[in-house]
Amino acid sequence: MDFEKASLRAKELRDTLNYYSKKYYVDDDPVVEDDVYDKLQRELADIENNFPSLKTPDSPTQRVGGTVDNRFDPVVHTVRMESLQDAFSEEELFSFAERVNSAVDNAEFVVEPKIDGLSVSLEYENGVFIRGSTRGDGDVGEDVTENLKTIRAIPLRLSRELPFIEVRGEVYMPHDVFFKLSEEQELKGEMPFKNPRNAAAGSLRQKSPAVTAKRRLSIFVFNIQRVEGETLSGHKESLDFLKELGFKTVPFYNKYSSFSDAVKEVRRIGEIRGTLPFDIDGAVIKTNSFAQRAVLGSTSKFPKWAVAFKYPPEEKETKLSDIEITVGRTGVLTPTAILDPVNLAGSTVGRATLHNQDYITEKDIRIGDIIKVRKAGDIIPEIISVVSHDPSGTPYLIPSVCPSCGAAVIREEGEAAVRCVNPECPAQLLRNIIHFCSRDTMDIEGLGEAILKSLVENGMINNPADIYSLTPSQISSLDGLADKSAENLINAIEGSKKNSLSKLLFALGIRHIGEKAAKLLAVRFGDIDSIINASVEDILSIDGFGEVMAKSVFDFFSMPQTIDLISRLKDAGVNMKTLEEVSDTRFSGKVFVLTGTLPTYGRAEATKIIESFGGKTSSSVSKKTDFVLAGEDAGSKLTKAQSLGITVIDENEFKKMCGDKTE
Ligand code: 0OX
Repeated sequence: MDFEKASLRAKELRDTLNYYSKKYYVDDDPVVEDDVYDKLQRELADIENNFPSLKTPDSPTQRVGGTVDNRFDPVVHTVRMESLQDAFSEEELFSFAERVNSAVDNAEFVVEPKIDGLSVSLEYENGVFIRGSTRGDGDVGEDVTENLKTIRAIPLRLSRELPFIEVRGEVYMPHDVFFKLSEEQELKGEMPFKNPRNAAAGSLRQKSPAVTAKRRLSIFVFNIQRVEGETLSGHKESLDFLKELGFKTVPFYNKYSSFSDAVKEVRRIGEIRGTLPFDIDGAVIKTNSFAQRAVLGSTSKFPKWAVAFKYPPEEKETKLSDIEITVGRTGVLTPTAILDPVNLAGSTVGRATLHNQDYITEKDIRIGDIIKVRKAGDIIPEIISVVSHDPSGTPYLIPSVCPSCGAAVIREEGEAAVRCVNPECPAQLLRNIIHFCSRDTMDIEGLGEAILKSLVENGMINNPADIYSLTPSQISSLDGLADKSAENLINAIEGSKKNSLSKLLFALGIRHIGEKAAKLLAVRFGDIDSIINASVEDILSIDGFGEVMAKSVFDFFSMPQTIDLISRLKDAGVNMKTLEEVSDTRFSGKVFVLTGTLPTYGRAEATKIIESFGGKTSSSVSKKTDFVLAGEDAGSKLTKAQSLGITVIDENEFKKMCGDKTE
């Protein structure tokens, strides 16, 4: 390649890599697989090595990783959080060993899995957790102390009162938690996270610790960054010490005096990686002795005493025997590939999502094809490409009629999905009823998917209101349900009548209306009749509501079926008012004074939120005031509050106090 061509290609690679990097680290929304990124980065590094004058200070090859945005306070890492040099072949591992062995004698190595999560630093003073931060770019990260405190695996107090210790670990989301979260997100009409790593990153960088707490993250600790009050001479010893202090250390680590034994362990980890209940993206080989590490030193980016082996994404060929179409709650037809089962990275894969028609067409996926499937860093299998078509196969088209009800499907402009819009479609009906009864909505314990399916199939329920006319004998007639469970179910159904209006609104499954929007609707209108009578403009005046949401609510409550459903629920005694929402009284007895301009909520909205939590507002500041909620340009009320020593909060703090209730 000549200089001119190399220069153009280097610029192109820099721009592409910077874009991918921003999507990955800042937006938590990766657009390519890691191996694609790694390949491009290597290509750029090669060009820069051949033409050193093309190396720019802002080149992605010069970055340790990550970028920092301004949502959290910055934390300067006194000990740099270095990243690891990658190796993609055993040959590269052996050249690492040669470099180590040419600098030090009789090196011993520790091998541990490389957890695919988010690197954090945890600091303890006199044995007490005082601060936690993300890695950021290695030198400056973000203060996420409050969010980290919600992770149960992080000890808030150590077993020993060391004057100071800073440790490093990887926050991750276990697979079972990730699957559950994805299900819940789908149910709420939210876009699920692409993989557990993004879910962990997104959950840790929440402004509200209450949201992080719900995400059930965990951590593996793998390094001591700095310690006072203890002298350690090697890595294995320091991991044992971390365990003793109460940390959850990397799940397995072993010391080897022979490098080829260390490589054998890397291979073994590769073989079992699919069976682990969390994602790993490689294995790390580290020189054990700290004295030898000091001799080996670091480059500007990596320690020279460690290397990360990246496993190639495992790919297998198999037959796509069928394409299954499921109809979701909102009528979207989702195609799933049914595969002849193959073992991939330790688990059996028999299904893979096909997303939508565009995806199928682009890859020209047909029933009967031999396809290549992969489970790379992601735990969700994906079809990479078609290897060969079945000679008798034809291009696949998602059915033009709904497989459940036979109604014609439509594809709205600008949408990739096709949708069945028949309001009486049985498949949608079942999904809607499942949503209506689930934990975040009407919370009817015992009315799970299986029972609801048989109730719908036996014609006992055709819409959510029918749930309230179920009799004990009807329920007991279902296969395998004991009398006691039937009685519990009737009690749970009865109990759900007292739910808040916001839960009911969320349960109704209005398109584009998730939990938060349902809460805002309930707070603004107070009762269901006011919502039914509201105009699009009335709904649009709610902060946080856009036109699509407002129109969706208006259209939903304009349908005769909705009015009929609401009237049947009302007759059954289901609560339809915000006033009866007494479940959360976090502000009970508290007096708030609002002053200045509140950028997000507006004062009317904030007042309603305070009242919905049992609090009161007053127009003047006195000794009886508990909180002054001060917006922009707050005037004399703020000064008076300060002189009386009353707690002044801004909108962000107010949001935190409301926790997930308004998120
Ligand atoms: C991991 C992991 C990450 C310590 C000094 C250089 C890199 N993701 O599991 N990093 C390291 O090592 C650091 N070890 C690990 N196990």
